[in-house]
Amino acid sequence: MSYAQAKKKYAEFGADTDAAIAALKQIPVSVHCWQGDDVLGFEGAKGLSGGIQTTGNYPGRARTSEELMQDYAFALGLMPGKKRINLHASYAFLGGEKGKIDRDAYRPEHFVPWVDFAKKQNADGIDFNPTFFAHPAMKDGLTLSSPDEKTRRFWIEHGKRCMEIAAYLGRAMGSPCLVNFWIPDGYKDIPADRLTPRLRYAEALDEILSDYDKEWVLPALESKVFGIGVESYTVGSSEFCQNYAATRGICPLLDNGHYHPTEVVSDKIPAMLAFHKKVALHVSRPVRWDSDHVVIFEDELKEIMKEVVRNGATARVKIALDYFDASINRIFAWVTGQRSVEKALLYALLMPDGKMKDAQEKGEFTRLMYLQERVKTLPFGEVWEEYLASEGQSDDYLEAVAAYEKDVLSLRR
Ligand code: RNT
Ligand code: ZN
Repeated sequence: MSYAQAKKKYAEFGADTDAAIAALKQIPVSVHCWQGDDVLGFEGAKGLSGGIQTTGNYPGRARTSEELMQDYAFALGLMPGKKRINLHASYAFLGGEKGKIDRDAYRPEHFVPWVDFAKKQNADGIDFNPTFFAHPAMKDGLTLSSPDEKTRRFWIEHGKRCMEIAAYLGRAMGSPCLVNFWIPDGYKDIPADRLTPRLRYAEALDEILSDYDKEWVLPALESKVFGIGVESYTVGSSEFCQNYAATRGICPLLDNGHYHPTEVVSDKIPAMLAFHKKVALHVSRPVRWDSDHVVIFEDELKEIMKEVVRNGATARVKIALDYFDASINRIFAWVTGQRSVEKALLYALLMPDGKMKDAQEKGEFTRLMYLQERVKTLPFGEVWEEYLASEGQSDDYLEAVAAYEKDVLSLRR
């Protein structure tokens, strides 16, 4: 079937494929830097901590900042659409200060190479994440909620530095920088006090957010249900983070690996949109737990993007990727996850939303189910290929990845 034929089929349901393709080009997806090096960063970390884990040891991991940038650029080159660069503080370029200064003293200048990189990649902007894990200043696995004043102080200063860095990144790119706060704080076993750590976390966040550049920085708060080694209690739980974000007027961030297995983020998005101007996402793929598998084109991903699109919220929902797979070619993982999100967005943009909402409002649930089922077999592949072609891409990206593996990754020993 040709694109023209597919376009006609969709038109029968009131969907305009050209308009969907044009709309998709306007939606930015924030591409995480951490898929390239198993979340290790440039500070010399040998492993992860804080309840998160990368599994697998596929050869070719980026070991240096140069290698990571090279891989990142190559991966971005295979990703269609509008992209943002998403960084962690642990990816600072410290130069001669490496080992001499710590995360409570990082400055905007340590991120200048990333601004150059982002501009060279024609990125829509840069987003940022303070790094509250894999660091000796965590005490008993705690950061901002620690009862130890010195520990809390260190991490509050880190948060403040990150707000300054984000202001620089936003201004330098001419696009507000979303700064996502996530802390791993929690307890392995049943705590005696579930409130005090949360009060300390709220107070610490209040201090970090007491003064920042409102024009260029958009703070967000990510919740979680549990982590490895912190199974019994998570300080930054869903209720805590939702209430904090709502009362402080910041953006809630939903990671779809951070809820109980039968909860779905697709249903949470419209609930949050009822109260928030902006909602941020970490699009991931949990398999039985928060495993951060590569995002693929599956049902819940489609549902998530449908909620973004049919609520007219493509500018209000800030989409970022969050997965880290070290068991397959990392570049392939990177690209496949981003393409899956693009696919799901395009799929959602092609839904006959008006017709389906009309059926629901009229209580015509037979017609609604007919439409919902009928659209599943429309020729989506042709529209996807047309979109890829318009972006100078094709679906045959495995060959390019394989060639890069042979020429670059396999030489890293
Ligand atoms: C951890 C959170 C967090 C991290 C990244 C690296 O469970 O999802 O977003 O994955 O910041
Ligand atoms: Zn996340």
